Amino acid sequence: MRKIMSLMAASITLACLMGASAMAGTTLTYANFPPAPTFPCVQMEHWKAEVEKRTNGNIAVQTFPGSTLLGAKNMLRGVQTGQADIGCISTAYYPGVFPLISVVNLPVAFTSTEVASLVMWDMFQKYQPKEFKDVKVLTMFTSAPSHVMSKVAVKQLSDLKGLELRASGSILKILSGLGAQGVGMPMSQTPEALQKGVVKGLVSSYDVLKDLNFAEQCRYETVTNLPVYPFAIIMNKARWDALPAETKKVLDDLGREQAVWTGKYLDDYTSQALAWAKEKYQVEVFELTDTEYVEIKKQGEPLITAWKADAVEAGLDAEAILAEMLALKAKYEA
Ligand code: 3IO
Repeated sequence: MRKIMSLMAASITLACLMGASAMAGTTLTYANFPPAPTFPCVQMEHWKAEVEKRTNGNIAVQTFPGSTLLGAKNMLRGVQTGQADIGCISTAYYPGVFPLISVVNLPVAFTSTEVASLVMWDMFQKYQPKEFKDVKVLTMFTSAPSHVMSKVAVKQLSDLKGLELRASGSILKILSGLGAQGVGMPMSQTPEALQKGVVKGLVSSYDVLKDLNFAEQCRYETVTNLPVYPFAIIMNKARWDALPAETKKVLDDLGREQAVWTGKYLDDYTSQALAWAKEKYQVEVFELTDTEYVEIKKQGEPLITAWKADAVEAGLDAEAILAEMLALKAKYEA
């Protein structure tokens, strides 16, 4: 009897262990660089919930916002080496690394995040650029069009003279053309730089007025309609390869949907954030004159030429890629 009991106990233990591991399935770690309230982390939590639901809990996603697992600049490498299974990169932080998808960061006057995100996703699907060959791309999206948020009033373009503004990627070059002092750094370092006075403001989308409480310090906003920042959600290649086919299908099916969800969310959220900033901190919003918008556009033109040269250098058909992006933009804007 004793023997039977202990045998039974042993087999129950074994069944439990097996059952537990079968039920728990796979846990994927997902690293993000900005703090939890920001839109890249909001979309991350949405994706996690969708994946856990659609895989009936077979996949669990453990999220790490706020650079707790990987930071803005070691994200790409960290995912490639498996320090995190999944990571969020802002491609503008990696100059020269993404010669094709950086086309989305050019000054082509996107006015909708949903459109920009769809264009980015379609461009990736169409060209399958080799710059992403070492990772699996799960989804892509962009920030909303960028504006100046500043501690000093920028009422006209000439007020930009010598003004230190945080930005990344193509916006840095436009700023220098406009006489401002662009300072390159990831969003995750910007709160401290603003606090310490290293920069007087930043150029990004209005969501951060609320999510990082920048409205408290940056009481002056200037509508500049500068480029969107492109984002890619990447996964470690070996971890992807090891997933069961049905899980891969769930994740692949989510790619485009997630781009649309994030674009819609941010289009809606940036207006809310600006309204909140006006209400809570009485921030002022300045618009420029038509002549000044023409001047901004003019400062953007050399960037397009420079992007083409870099793309050709990287062996890409720059003209065709740019034309395709503009065609997709027109299609989704129609
Ligand atoms: C951004 C980046 C991190 C968190 C919130 C954000 N809102 C807009 C952006 C885009 C940007 O400025 C960047 O550096 O990627």
